Amino acid sequence: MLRFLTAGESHGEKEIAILEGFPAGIKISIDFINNELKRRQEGYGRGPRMKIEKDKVKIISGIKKGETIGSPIAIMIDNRDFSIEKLPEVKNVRPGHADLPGVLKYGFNDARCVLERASARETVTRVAVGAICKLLLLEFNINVFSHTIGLGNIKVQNNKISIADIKKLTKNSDLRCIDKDVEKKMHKLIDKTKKDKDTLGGIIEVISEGIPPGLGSYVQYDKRLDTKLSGALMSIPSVKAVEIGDGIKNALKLGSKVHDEIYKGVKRKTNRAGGLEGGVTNGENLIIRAYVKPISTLMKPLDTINIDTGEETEAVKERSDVCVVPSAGVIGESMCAIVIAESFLEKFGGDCLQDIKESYEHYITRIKRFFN
Ligand code: EPS
Repeated sequence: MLRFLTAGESHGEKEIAILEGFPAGIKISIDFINNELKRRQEGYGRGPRMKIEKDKVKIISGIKKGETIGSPIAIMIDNRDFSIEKLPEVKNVRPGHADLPGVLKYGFNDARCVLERASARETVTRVAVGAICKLLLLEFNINVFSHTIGLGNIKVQNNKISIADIKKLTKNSDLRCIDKDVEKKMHKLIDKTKKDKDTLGGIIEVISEGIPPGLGSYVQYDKRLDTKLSGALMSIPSVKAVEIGDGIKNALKLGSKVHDEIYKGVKRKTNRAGGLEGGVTNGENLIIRAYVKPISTLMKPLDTINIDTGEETEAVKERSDVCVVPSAGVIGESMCAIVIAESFLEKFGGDCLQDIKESYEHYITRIKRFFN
């Protein structure tokens, strides 16, 4: 079973992860991982912290001569802003953040004990783990990429989107939006929102290409790939809703306008299901959208209480971002890559790449007759 755990506080010494169950024989490119970390840091609208951090991964176990050896892979990323002991206590808890529920849950009199771990800084390690999983998936020509389809009140028209254009975005665009005119409007909106001391959310879409049919399962609720993917995306801080394929639109349509008819050679003319039927991949691209709320640290603070006095006051103003939507796209790719890698290993098993390739090829040969 592939699994991982992370540790680290936002202004602690390091961010840590251990990835277990990863097979032997996969070449690990540190440059590839670092480039993924850079992509997560780059979006327009990020705050001053991103100018301080220069995220670079250090792998301290699980690899020999640049290849995985089947043992747990331990990774570390330094926090340049290692200041946890010096930072002020937080008494005026921010609505929308974990501050208040965390204080109540653990009995703290300082919400910093909560926010240091609740911070989205932790996602840096998920992107490193996701990059390692992407390297496994690339061995099977599975590509996971993403783009921004909405920001604030601005939406990208769906009919203008081509897979080839989205793939090019991995080479960068600071809002990860394929429509350059729309992206300009998004820039302006972020600038205005920053001036107004407010924050912005949006929608990202993650597309996974080259997925074989048969990943996931319909036999138990928790084995459905929909369950795993939506949970993985919902676990990203600020993500408040997840949609698979055209799930939201489909709910209000007739069945005859929703399902993707099947033609000879297992061809589909539509992919409204987003590549999943019955919790199992059907061979089409996996399409998943995540809806990101505007982040909860506002420079124009909202009403709250002081946790010492219980009196009404204004929430603390912490240094923060205006918009994290493009970063959420990269984190979304990572979470999808991790879930797909886990399901892939469940289906094709094996302790080393050679065994997995043999099992994969055997399966592809078995199902080939349907696909002519
Ligand atoms: C975050 C607040 C900001 C963000 C941080 C997430 O950090 P700081 O409080 O140090 O200014 O920059 O994101 C990251 C550090 C990161 O690497 O993404 C929060 O409260 O969640």
